[in-house]
Amino acid sequence: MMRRHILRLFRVRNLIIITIIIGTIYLVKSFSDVKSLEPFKQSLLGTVVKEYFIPSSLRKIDWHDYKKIKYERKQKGIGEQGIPAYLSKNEEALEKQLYSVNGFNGALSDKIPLNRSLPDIRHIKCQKRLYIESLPTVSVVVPFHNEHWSTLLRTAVSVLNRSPEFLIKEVILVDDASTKDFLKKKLDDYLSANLPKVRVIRLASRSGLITARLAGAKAASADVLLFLDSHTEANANWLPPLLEPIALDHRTVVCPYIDVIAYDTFEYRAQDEGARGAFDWELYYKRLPLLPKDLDNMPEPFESPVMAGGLFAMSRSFFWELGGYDPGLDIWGGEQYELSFKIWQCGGRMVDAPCSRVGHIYRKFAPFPNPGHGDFVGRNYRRVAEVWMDEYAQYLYKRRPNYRNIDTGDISEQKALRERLRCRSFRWFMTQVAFDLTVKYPPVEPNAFAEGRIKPVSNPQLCVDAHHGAQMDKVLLKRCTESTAGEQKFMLSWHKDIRSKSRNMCWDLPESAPKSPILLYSCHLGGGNQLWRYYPETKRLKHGTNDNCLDWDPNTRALYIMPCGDATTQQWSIDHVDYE
Ligand code: UD2
Ligand code: MN
Repeated sequence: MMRRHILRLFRVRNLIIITIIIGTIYLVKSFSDVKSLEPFKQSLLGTVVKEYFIPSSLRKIDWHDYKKIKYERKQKGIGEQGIPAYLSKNEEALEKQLYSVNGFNGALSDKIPLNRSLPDIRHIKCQKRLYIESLPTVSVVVPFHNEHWSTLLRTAVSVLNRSPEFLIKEVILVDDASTKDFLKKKLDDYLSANLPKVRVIRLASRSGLITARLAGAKAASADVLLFLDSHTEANANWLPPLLEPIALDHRTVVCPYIDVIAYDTFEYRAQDEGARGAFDWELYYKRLPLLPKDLDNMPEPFESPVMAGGLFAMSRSFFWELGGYDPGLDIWGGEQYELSFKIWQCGGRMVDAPCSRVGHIYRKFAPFPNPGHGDFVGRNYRRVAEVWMDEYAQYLYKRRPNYRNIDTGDISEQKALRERLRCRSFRWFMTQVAFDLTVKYPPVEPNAFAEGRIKPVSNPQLCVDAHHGAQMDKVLLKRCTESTAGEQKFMLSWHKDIRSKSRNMCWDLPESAPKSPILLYSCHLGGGNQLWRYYPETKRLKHGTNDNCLDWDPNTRALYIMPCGDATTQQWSIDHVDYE
């Protein structure tokens, strides 16, 4: 009787204890997650709760360096605060010369301080965000080939200035056999005198950015590898948002928002409000809209199918678990797809962190001399397609038939790695991760609405002609001929743009005023100023969403838009029309 009593008590007590334990775990967890508790957490009682109940690895703190931020706000001068800057007239010669070797305004960069201030253009909620206290250490790896002096150094200086010192273990600049004298001779001395955490390792011969990043990753010793291009600038509190997701799961790879540093004025501005990375079937990098849930959760990190390539943080151990990059990728291009596919297909995930922002100079043109390795981009793409894209590779080859003949070299190790890691299929990637990619970029393009020559009904001797024109050249009306037939053949594609049949050039209208000419511009698939519609009943070609139609002047033969009306000059015939 007595024993039974004690047993029961024991059971009740057990139950109470278990309830208390579970309750405490639950409370601690919600305490560390719930944002509305922030004021309480900052209070004295909150601090006590935090100190004793939340495991230190999950405790969140404010990582901003307010002293530096305040100092930075006061910086004044050329290029400061990311405001557009200009050189004076007498510096034109130098400006031209440094433009041609860099593809950006190197002379202007030299006038802007290495530690220039940047505008804080983060999402407003980023300023208040806390990140866990125990973040991993970082090796920053920056490949460069003939980078300009001040842009290379500004990359390193911005990293050191805007990061908590103890998190940056080292900055490794990997010189891909630069030929500029100052990079060969002056750089090491400058670094050891001024930036001791930064060192250079050098490749014996020009090998490209993939080999350079691999060399940097091999030399690195911190927990996290953080890759940057050699003409970037890290912005306020950029590091904690990149590191926290990795600290919580070492298979998560994190990309910052990439801002634009204008190649001519060095103005610092946002590229857009954020997007998910993707590609089209020629493997051009493209961007997909954020999902409604991404917008609702802003500025939480959101999943992105493909990285832009140059700027990302990744656990060093996960990088090597995936075998690093395919070392057979040469010089430039395709490595962003290889690593992204590999991350997703082999058990990882990738996110963009809106609160981490890094500026990048998108050059006006690539100034690198061709290393004489043939079509290395095509070869890289084919390697990636053969190893990772399964049956989807055919969509690339359909658009680039010559890729079928490119020799990929030995890819057996890459294939063996995929087997060994039991990576998922590309179909899985396309349906689970990049599930909306094919809506915008269908692997098999629907037929064009109309195609062939476009002629004024009142003068069918004339044809609209793209005359091998370059970007921003006017589209002309010329006598129809067989010899230039390629340039006189257009299609009203299913994207609802009018494009040259032989190349990726579209009819574009920067202006919508009457008599604005039609210009040639790379097709952007975004509708807007490249949106056209043909009405077979009235034979009018209507532009955009305004009520403007293609028109011409029979005297000068100029082509332009005018408000739609009954004029015969607004009637056009197209060889083959397929509107139902
Ligand atoms: C983008 C990526 C870039 C890379 C590339 C595709 C961003 C912002 N940039 O082009 O990182 O993924 O797509 O491969 O996402 N470099 C060398 N050796 C070479 C050529 C380049 O070391 O032979 C360096 C170069 O100095 C730079 C980096 O590699 O630091 C990327 O080259 P880029 O800036 O010309 O590439 P980008 O930004 O046009
Ligand atoms: Mn770059």
